[in-house]
Amino acid sequence: ARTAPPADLRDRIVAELDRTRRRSALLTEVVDDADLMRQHSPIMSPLVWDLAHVGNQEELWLVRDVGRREPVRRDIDDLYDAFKQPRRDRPSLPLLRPDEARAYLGTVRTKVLDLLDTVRFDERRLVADGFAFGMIVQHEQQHDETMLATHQLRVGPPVLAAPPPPPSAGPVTGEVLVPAGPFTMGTSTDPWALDNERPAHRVDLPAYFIDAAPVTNADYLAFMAAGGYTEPRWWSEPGWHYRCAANLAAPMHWRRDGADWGYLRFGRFSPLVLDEPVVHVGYYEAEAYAAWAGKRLPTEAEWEKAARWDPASGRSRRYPWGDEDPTPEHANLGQRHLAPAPVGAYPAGASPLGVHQLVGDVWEWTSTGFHGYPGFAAFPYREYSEVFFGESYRVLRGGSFGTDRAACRGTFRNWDLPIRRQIFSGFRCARDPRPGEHDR
Ligand code: AVJ
Ligand code: FE
Repeated sequence: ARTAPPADLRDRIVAELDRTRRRSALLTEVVDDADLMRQHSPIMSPLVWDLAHVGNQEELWLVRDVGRREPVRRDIDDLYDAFKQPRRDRPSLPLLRPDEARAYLGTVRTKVLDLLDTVRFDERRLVADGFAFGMIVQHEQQHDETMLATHQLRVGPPVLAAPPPPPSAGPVTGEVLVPAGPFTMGTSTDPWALDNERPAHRVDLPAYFIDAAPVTNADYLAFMAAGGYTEPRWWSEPGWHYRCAANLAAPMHWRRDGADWGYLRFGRFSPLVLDEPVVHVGYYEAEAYAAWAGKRLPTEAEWEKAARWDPASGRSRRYPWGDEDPTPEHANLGQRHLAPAPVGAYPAGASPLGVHQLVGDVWEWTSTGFHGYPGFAAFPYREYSEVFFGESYRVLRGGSFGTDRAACRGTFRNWDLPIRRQIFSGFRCARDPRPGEHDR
């Protein structure tokens, strides 16, 4: 006999699916059909591909697998398989047109809402605690952030608007000493945590310093003014090679404004806000800045200990501020603003040791390659994480202003190639204590 799911879990799933779909709708209704079908950059998909792809994943996982229903459109599976279709080929595929894609998403969603009333949340691991639904919510939110990055690459008059982020409540400078000792990294209990965040395991770290705030535009300008982009000694060998091949001289989307710099942001030009975290830098640039500053990037474990370890209890928490879900007071998430907030804008989101803005604003590059934790098991499919494991990718942590709270927590892991700059990526620095310094 089938039992209805617990009402509160069902309601939360419906609310999250609905909230997420409204974001996808917003991102795809502010431009016309021709714009949706166009490829705005060879490294991005046409927006209409992302849209139908999230519907296709929802069909594959929720309608067919969880619901064991008949396929809606088996004929389009290959078109929307990211592994079968390289990005540069996507605009020339016989894609669903925008109205067809919207109708397809609607049909799939109707079936999902229908099966939600009969699914047994205790029957299979895939559906325990609503995991499959949470995975699909996070998948769509991740594509929404990708679509936001496509909007940032799009040339033309602005179509997105949002209020500016809150001002700084006071300067945040310097470094924080994280004492030596073990902490719990990853999670075995967070119900919607993805496979690469699991399992929880102990990691023992020596003492280290980590910046209290992300590197700002002012900081980054100082690196540029000191010849950062022209001095190979600050760069790794592959980094310098890429810097030269791509002729890098500033973060992506920066534009000269007379003697100064500004940036082009979602179709609007503005002067740099100096105390905002720098965004649209690749790993190699972050690494070069850190070397110039006499520091290094944090490892992934150092980032997570700074974000989760509570010195009072010794426990790892979900977020720097505790276990409560993010509110607008804690962090700049969810595309509420179309920019990172200045350093000091979220004092309520700081960690107990005083590290600010770990969550939200900009994804932060770490020096760690993307690997499975000890005891990793691919779930529910190898193509989410496992096929990317290796040193080719670097892990990014913390989420950006374009990351939804459903796809962001102290354990959440993002990854990308070191050359990538179209994502909302920035960084902070870390360093080892100098002899005697950690005894202060
Ligand atoms: C985790 C952001 C690297 O966008 O490539 C989307 C997420 N996986 N569809 C990506 C993802 C499958 C992934 N990142
Ligand atoms: Fe995807």
